[in-house]
Amino acid sequence: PDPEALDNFEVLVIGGGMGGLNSAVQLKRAGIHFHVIEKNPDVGGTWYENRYPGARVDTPSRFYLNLFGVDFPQEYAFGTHVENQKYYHWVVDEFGLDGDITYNTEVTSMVWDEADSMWDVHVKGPDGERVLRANAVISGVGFLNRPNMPVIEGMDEFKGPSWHTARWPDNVDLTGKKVAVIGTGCTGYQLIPELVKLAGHVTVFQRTPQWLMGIPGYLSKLPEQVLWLDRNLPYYTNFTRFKSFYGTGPYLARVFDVDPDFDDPHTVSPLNKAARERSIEFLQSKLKDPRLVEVMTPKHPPWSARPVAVDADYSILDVLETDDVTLVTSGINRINATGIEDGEGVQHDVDVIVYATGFKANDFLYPMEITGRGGQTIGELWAEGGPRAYLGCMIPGFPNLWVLYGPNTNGGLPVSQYHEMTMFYAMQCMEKLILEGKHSIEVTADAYWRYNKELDAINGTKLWADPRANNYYWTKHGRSASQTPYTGFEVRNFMLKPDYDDMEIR
Ligand code: NA7
Repeated sequence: PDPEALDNFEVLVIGGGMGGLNSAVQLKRAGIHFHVIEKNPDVGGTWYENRYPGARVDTPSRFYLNLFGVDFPQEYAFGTHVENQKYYHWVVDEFGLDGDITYNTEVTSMVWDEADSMWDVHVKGPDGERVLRANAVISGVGFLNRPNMPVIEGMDEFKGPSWHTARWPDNVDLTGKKVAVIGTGCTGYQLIPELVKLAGHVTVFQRTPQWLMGIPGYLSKLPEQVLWLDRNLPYYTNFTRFKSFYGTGPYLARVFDVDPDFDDPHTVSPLNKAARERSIEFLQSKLKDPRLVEVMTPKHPPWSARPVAVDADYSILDVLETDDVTLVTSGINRINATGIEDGEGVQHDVDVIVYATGFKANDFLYPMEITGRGGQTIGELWAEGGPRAYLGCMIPGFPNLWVLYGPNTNGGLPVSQYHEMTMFYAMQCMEKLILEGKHSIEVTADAYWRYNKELDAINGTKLWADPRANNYYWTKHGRSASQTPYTGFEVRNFMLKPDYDDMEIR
């Protein structure tokens, strides 16, 4: 390449979480100048923020960690938030990234400078606001990052402390305390059995039960033999990463499909029915009271919302029938000074309220304001139908911008691999600009709509379009903004090489 073209090319990466760090490693290896802007005082993103008791990944760490992470001495099959943070610190040290990251600084808005083909990136840090300039921007702000706080009558009247699970306070002592947990998605179910060990009593407010998958060894360390193989057998770690994905990949490719010829009141395919039966057997094996089994049995088909991975031997089901836990399923009338009044008017006095109420999953790139060509904002482009992107990463009118794990990427590939593929893709586009002396690359509106129309049509045939499901997989626009209808194999194929016929390069 023209050394000057390469030397003058600057990339700004938003976020030092798992996506942003992966980008940093790849850019560094390619010799492209970059800088990472991170809003927190540390790397890790979601794993810096989610440190509630019991927080850990719910896909196997083997394929959650990166391809370049094989030398990290991984201990758990499903990494705890502590182990995940250790991994991100290891990445920073291993690849010498510390000097490339500005902490405690948040990107508030971005404006495309038409004349210079540059992004003006407005940031807010300890020294106030300033504007950074970059030729290209990689957004690694994450998909489940901005906490969703519910609006419940009286919640401000509560006299005790309360917090969202992603804002768990340091050094909090819950000994003997009565704690309410509102929300029973992956987070709530993961938290409750650990919270029981710390608090005096836990009252769970469950609006919708979720399907539980009992995984043997979910909470355990990897066996010593596996750790030995990791250390001593070349390529073993990456082989198990490959094997675990290609083992589950074909199952996942089919489990989201609705079989139009299948007639069953609860499920959408034979595979789906088998998943339901397995989960009900798990409930029955754990709970003595058949009424409780009924209460814990979801009405929606399995996989039409995120199923919850739990340990086969110790989970919410092992504490639900103890005196330590009260399950409330009648809803919430209001919150008051001393606790929560349930849907039947019964008062539950508590010392602490924990909101396990999830994230603003469909507000992609929120709360940044991004203004592209001709002064159009992403909010305006997405006003109709909600967030969309081309291949989950490019948006027409927003040149030289790639979104990691953007709209319609959830479901097909493990998130780490999606990050790797998107970055691999984005770097080919950047390489083209640098080698050909061009300034901007963007997807055409035609290609964006062609891709999205096909995507919406296929998504409409998937399990998440099922009317019985009500969760972040489906939006008020009558489509999914988060889920990909494509399998991991398909995603890999169409992201291996950009199709420049779908792009406008200037
Ligand atoms: P989720 O899966 O979005 O779950 C949020 C939970 O909070 C869910 O049970 C909701 O009930 C409940 N919720 C939300 N608002 C309210 C109000 N107003 N009242 C009562 N209950 C409420 O978030 P998680 O953090 O558990 O999981 C996020 C991801 O982390 C997950 O997908 C995995 O990938 C890992 P609802 O179901 O809406 O009735």
